[in-house]
Amino acid sequence: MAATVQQISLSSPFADQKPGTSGLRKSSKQFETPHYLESFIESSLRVLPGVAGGTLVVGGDGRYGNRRAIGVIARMAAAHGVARLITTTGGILSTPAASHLIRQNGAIGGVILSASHNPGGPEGDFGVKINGANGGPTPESITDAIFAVTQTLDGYRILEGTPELALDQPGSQQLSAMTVEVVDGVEAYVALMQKLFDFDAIGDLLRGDFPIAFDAMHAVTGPYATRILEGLLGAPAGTVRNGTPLEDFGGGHPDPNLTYAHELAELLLGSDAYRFGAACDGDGDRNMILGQRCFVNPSDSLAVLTANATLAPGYADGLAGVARSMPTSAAADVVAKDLGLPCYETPTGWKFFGNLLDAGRITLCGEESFGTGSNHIREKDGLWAVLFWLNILARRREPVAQIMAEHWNRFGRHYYSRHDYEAIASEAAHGLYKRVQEMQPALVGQAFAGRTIATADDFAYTDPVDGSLTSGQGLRLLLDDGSRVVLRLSGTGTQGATLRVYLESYVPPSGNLSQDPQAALGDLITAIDGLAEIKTRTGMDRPTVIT
Ligand code: VG1
Ligand code: CO
Repeated sequence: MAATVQQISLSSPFADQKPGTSGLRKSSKQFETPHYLESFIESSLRVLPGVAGGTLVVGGDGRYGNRRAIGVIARMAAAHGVARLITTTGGILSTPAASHLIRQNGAIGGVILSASHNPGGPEGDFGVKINGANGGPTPESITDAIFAVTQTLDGYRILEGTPELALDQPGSQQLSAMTVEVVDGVEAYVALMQKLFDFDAIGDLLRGDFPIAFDAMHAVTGPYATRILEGLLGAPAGTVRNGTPLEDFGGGHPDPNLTYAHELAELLLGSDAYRFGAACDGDGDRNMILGQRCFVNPSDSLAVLTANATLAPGYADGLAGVARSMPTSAAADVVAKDLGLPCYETPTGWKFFGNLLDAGRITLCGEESFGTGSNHIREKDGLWAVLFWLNILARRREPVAQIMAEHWNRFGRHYYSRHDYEAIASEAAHGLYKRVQEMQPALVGQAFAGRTIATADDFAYTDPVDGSLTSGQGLRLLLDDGSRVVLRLSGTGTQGATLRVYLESYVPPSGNLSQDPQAALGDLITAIDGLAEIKTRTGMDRPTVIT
């Protein structure tokens, strides 16, 4: 049959389903229902500027559903007049590498197939993230417009009668009038990293007595890490663990934290076999950094990268500024102040960094949720953070634990922890949240954990570049000694609701810098449980994940 554009009629499957902070993330089963993926892609193609005649990048983290989705998106892109579609061998493309491909090729944007750190497979989750021409997550104006189209959608356009795309090797093929270019998804990204970091110095370090372990968690960073660490930098074979992307991530939860990457954590924290360890998440944008018997919390990691940035060639000229998401600790703020750099506090989610990066106001940014990045792309970047740390270690030649100790001795320490209560009943979560929200005005001036509540608010952000206002971003209790507790409901979970409790307390260089964070934050933990009735209302004795 000749390739023809079909107009499929339907009634929108999206009644009331507002996309979350990172696009559309649902169960694989949901994505397999007829017209579901197609409806979201149709809505996105109608809203994204420049589709007709433009270039689009498509790829994903290799989870179950990846190849099928690439085929559907390609046929829909052709039906919407896209001139050139860039995808990768096997359809494997990390989120940061996708951001780079979009920017490098002057694309109108990209479609990234991933549910990030959520489990994959037929019983797991799938997701679609729409990125714009700057390579970053589309701003709220676009996600809101896509959502609006989904509400009234009555059909979609797709090319039918075409052979399956050949994704196994690089090459070019035609899909009706559209050119499909299959490129090596790793190459361009590797070249970018070589521009930013001193590969000679890192190679010297790794070829010496400096064993490291990298856990790709059977997700997308395997091929990138193997080529960079074992290939270019000379680390021994086996340095990259779980390096083959699997459709179900080997049954694991590709979230690089102490709970889900516990094997790696035990190797680093419970033995002296390795000097450095790191892991990345499903789509490669998150990172966890470990040293020998040392866990680096992501807020501290951003602060250390800021303080040591000029050791890496790509940042040798200094930084324009830094930004962190609101729940991230203020460790980077202290460094920024010391360096005389502007420092911004944004709502959770990478899209808010995009404007600041585009405007040249910041160079580095990060989130407490294991996300760190810079102006080299418009997404957070897991392997970039790993290479940045290795570059610093190669130059300083000190153990990670010593770098942390010296950092705290100079800037003071922000004890920090996040407690997640996952998959709780939606009603219980919203009830708890609303109650605290309503209590907030009366909380100011009240005693809390031996301090006084100075401010109690729901975080709102006015974008300094475009003036847009984003409110309802998390309930803050700011205490008179600079400590704080924040409550937020997750926007990325797919089962019930997830309550996140963020705890932070600052100790100056003269104070006790070597406590266990859970102990240092113990009084805040008890006090917020009492105030918000977390245990009784969630019916959970303890958080599912403690970071
Ligand atoms: C979580 C994190 C947030 C991050 C988001 C996307 O969101 O807390 O910091 O930006 O995931 O990360 P939430 O709403 O569940 O707290 V990823 O790795 O999916 O791109
Ligand atoms: Co991710």
